[in-house]
Amino acid sequence: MTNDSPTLITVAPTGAEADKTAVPALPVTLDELVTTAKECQAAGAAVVHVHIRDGQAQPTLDRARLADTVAALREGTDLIVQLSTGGAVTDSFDDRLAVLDAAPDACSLTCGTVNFGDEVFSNPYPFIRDLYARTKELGVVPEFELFDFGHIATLHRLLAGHGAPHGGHVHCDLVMGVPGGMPGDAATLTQAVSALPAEATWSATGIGRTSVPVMFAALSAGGHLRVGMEDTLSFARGRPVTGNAELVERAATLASLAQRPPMRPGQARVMLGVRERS
Ligand code: KMH
Ligand code: ZN
Repeated sequence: MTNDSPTLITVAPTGAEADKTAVPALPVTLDELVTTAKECQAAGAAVVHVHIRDGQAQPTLDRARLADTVAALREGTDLIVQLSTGGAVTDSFDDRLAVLDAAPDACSLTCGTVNFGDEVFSNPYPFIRDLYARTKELGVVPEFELFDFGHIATLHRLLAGHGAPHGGHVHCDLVMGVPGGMPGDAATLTQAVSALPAEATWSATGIGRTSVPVMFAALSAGGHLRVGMEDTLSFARGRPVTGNAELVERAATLASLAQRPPMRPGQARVMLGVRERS
């Protein structure tokens, strides 16, 4: 990728970990999610990475709710709808595989197990392989989530053994700064990028206080950005995030300053190999 490519901005508005009672601005209902998604599109996002919550604001992979969510986001926005297949650390592999039945445009696909704070986010190779095969059967474009260097080795193994993804293009997200994964700093980002498949494009996500340094590093290295309340709940030291749109606005401002303004959803579809909606 050249360094003058427009910047793909993905917003991850909710996640599976934050608690609505502690973080009232977190979008957890379908209405809140669609409202946030519209605001984030206006601010420069092209992809929405989606985790959903149940009536008690707890993470769920309920199949009907997932399908309703995909429909509502398509109805209300032009964003590429990327469902999380990572879910919460407590979700079963079967439920995580069944996420794809909601027929999103795209999905996350994590390429290995990682310590996740005090928990374990489990992704054994047979599950990765089955999930990858299912993306191909159903025509869903995967984004390869890489929390550590071993995940990059597994991505190479997956592509060598099972070929290119649906859509033909490899796009990765370096998820940096998870306690248990690779650190979120410029030196680590540079090393990780150099280990990616040559043909891949990539985004980077810095968790918590690594959000801003990872954004600057990614922009200068020609990468794309993921931001959102799944990843960061503080806008600055001592100042909670008031909503996802301000995180997207900040990312869009930095991208524009870097002479790489935000990519529109149509441009992102072309880059990622996501088919236009009929
Ligand atoms: N919630 C984490 C355990 C993904 O969305 O694919 C996993 C996660 C990754 O968020
Ligand atoms: Zn996620």
